[in-house]
Amino acid sequence: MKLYGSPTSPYVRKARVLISEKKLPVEFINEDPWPADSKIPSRNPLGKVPALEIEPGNYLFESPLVVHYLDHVDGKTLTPKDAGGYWQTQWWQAIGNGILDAAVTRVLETRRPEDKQMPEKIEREEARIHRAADVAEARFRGGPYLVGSRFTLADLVFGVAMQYVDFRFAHDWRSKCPKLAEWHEGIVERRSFQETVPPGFTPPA
Ligand SMILES: N[C@@H](CCC(=O)N[C@@H](CS)C(=O)NCC(=O)O)C(=O)O
Repeated sequence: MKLYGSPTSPYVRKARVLISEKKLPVEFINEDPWPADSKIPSRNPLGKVPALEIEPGNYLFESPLVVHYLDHVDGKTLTPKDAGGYWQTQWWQAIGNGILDAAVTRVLETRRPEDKQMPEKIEREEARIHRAADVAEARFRGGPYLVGSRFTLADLVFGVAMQYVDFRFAHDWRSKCPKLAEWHEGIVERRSFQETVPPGFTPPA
């Protein structure tokens, strides 16, 4: 299998962390979706990364589907099987993916020429991130894992999301979210996170 994507994309990073956690035989190929001559649209008609080639010429795209496939491909799922754990893990992935979407939308807006930027759009995305973090903190009971007593896709997706916030929208979320802050410190120490740190990112001291 081959995973196409850029090393700074948090959507791609979710798949890379999972591949590392499970030691799956997937080759990572650095391909940028943005240039006009990018080959990504020939792999994913939506023109976005990640794109996972599961057999020659057969691609999966949209990171939730890519993550779902990789989670099940070896029969060693990181999703709890009991109904409570299963839906809790989905909840954390949904809110993590929403934070990613907000942080990416925000950063793209801030990269437009200054006179074309919409401050209200930036504020709206920031408000989404603040609200989501507060609700997540209120829901979390504390401890090393978000759901149950082992590392799941909840930790993976929400962990990637909060480190992407540190990368692209650095602000002090930790003082308002102390349980998440402590949990996150442990999660980002995992080898899978260390191996996939986006180039140019220095974790906060
Ligand atoms: N919903 C998609 C979002 C993927 C996405 O937006 N990827 C960005 C990189 S961070 C991309 O490829 N952007 C290229 C473009 O929008 O043309 C997913 O979850 O995979």
